[in-house]
Amino acid sequence: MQVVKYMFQPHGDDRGQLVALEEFKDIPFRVKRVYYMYDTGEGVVRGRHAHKSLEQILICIHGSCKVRLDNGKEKKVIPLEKPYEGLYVSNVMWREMFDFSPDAVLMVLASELYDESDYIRDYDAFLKYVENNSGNNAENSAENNAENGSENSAEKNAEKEGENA
Ligand code: T46
Repeated sequence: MQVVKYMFQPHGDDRGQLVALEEFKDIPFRVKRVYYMYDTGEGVVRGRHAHKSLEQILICIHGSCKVRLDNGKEKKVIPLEKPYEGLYVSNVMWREMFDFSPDAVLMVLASELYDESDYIRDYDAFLKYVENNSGNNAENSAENNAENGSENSAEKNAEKEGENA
């Protein structure tokens, strides 16, 4: 499994930093929804589900956390600790977010509106879904987008960003 991490361009000056994200330029999909989580308690694990269609970029804009990605065959743990890095999470990818620092704010840019029917919340059902839909996930196309990067200011750091779970 390749981990696709986007390194966004901070626009810094003597006042501080600013990061701007534009759909199809910095983000590989149309952003239909933004949500964020904060005040996450110690030891809490969020996520524990996959999505049939949804693609997302996770950005820990304050503090830090870790994300475990699992494509049904391989697992990787990716630390998120910089406000200018974004982790791409494809559809058909089990995700768990954990190890939140007390000040962590995890912001998510999503390709679709909220839709409970897109969730796969049972791990065995997820493994079955992977088996039956092997050609139907966006993991590969996002890797290619990030790799080509022609109109994309984002940069791919594959594999070296992850450690095995
Ligand atoms: C994901 C990870 C990274 C809404 O009403 N609208 C929304 O857009 C979202 C995301 C959630 N909710 C409600 C549904 C639940 O009652 O907020 C509550 C908490 O959601 P959930 O338990 O799904 O949160 P996480 O942190 O487990 O997962 C979320 C996203 O749901 C999920 O798509 O990939 O963050």
